[in-house]
Amino acid sequence: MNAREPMNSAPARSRFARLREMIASQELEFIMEAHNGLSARIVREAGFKGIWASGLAISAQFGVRDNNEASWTQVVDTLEFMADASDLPILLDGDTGYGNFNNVRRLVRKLEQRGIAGVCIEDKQFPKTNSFIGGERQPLADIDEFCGKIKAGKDSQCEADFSIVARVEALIAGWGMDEALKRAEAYRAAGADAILIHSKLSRPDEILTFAREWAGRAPLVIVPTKYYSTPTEVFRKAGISLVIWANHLIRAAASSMQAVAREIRDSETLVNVEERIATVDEIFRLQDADEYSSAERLYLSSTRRAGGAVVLAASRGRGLEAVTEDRPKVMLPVAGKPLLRWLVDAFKQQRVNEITVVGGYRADAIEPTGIRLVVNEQHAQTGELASLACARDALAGDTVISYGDLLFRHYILRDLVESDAPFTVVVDSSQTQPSNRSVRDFAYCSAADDRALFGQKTYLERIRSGSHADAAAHGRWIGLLGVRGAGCARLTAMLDEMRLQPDFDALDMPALINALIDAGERIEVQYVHGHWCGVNDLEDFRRAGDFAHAQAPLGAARNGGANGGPR
Ligand code: SPV
Ligand code: MG
Repeated sequence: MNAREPMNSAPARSRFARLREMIASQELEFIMEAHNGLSARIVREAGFKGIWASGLAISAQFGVRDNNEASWTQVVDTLEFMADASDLPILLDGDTGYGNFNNVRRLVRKLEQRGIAGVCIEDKQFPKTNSFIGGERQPLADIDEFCGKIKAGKDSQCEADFSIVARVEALIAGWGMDEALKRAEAYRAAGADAILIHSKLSRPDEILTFAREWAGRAPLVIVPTKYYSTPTEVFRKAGISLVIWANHLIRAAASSMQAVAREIRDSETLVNVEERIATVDEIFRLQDADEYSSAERLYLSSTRRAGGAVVLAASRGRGLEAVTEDRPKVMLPVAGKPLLRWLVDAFKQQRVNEITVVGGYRADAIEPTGIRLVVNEQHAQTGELASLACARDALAGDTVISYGDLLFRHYILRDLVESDAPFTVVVDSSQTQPSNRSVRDFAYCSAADDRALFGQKTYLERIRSGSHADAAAHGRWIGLLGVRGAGCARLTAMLDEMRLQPDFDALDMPALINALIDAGERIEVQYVHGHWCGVNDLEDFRRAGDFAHAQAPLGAARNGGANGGPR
């Protein structure tokens, strides 16, 4: 999780300072229990200003008792996840300090190193038991010994604002108000930054009496778990500084896990719970999965030549009406699998795994395995750019934009994916004249495909989307456009600009490429000589079968004829 990110932009003063301010402020402040990274994040998103790392809740999520059964280093490791998941200040429920003064010194140093803003230690003996389990029978610490722990902790902190809260158990243990006040005063004098006065009565009476007698000598912290029905205004009027809502997330988690587990066990189906629990996407969001994806684009792109693909697959296919009544062109079977599957498999082979397919005509018939399907609902009235705009969110990193009706030899895509240019088009120099009227997209380049000059850069000057070409055409754009690095933002900016044009709905991919050229972009040409096949009519469809068979492993091939036919 990238939860060091604060929710609001200006990062704040240190967590140490923020906890100290909450404790010292004249306002009544609140902190909420969390017990792991996920709950810490949830506390932050709920808007709390701080977290109570509850000993009860942390031990419970480990499935052990609140008796120091989890080691203190296991607690500190848990705190590290919590601090990573939320930038809020965390006050640790440090029980008795896990030993004597020396353990407290080491604890304070380790907490500071992990950015934990403060610790609360209680005047009981190690190993402790939760105060609500026979609290009155629990022995209290010797006052002087406990004051020594407080002093040792304060002397060993490096952060000026690290806070030590001293928790007085005298009321719980039945030692009475005077003892509670005496201890609180001793702990204050020993250097405690605040006093936590604990009570297990269902009414706030002894807390309020304590607060009155204490008269503001140091900030007071309370845990109203048992006297929960007390209006919060009462605490405010009593001059309490900080309220700890101590265990409500672990209890909420337990009751919903119990209900869901029972329901699934009894009904032997997920159908009754699916809509009542967090979606898997919500869990991904809480884990900050999106941040990982963008970091991957930033840091992995140079070593992992991959990225995403957008496949334009909205059309039925003119000239193919006889075979596309119940499916779009891309779902036509070619040598045993749909055209689109050939394309998807080719992308996957080059580790281009995020494949967005823009469907339109009979999009319901598109097999969705391994792709993300988006639908251009206006496909009947719009063109390729309108379809591309439906996948705009997929144009965020290195992307190959492809027509959906293509078959090609693997090296063509491999070379395209490995191109470093912001924009690269694949042009077939073996086709400079239309062989029939469905052939289109003739390309005019800065140089012809001079194989002797192999490796020299050639740039695209124009694509004509119609089916006519003149003697100057250098080849045909096969329908593959590679966009890399900064090219992505420039392409989406151009697409956004073109969307404002009144004729946008009629525009095709060549219009976008030409607009980029007009705007001064250099579009590199990757020449090929055959080795691909597009499907624009029944004749192409037949040829595509031959082409695909020729790609099958030797021995499995049916026909020869690996050279591409016309689109
Ligand atoms: C905790 O949350 O672990 C506490 C508060 O210590 S209480 O359980 O109320 O003692
Ligand atoms: Mg506790």
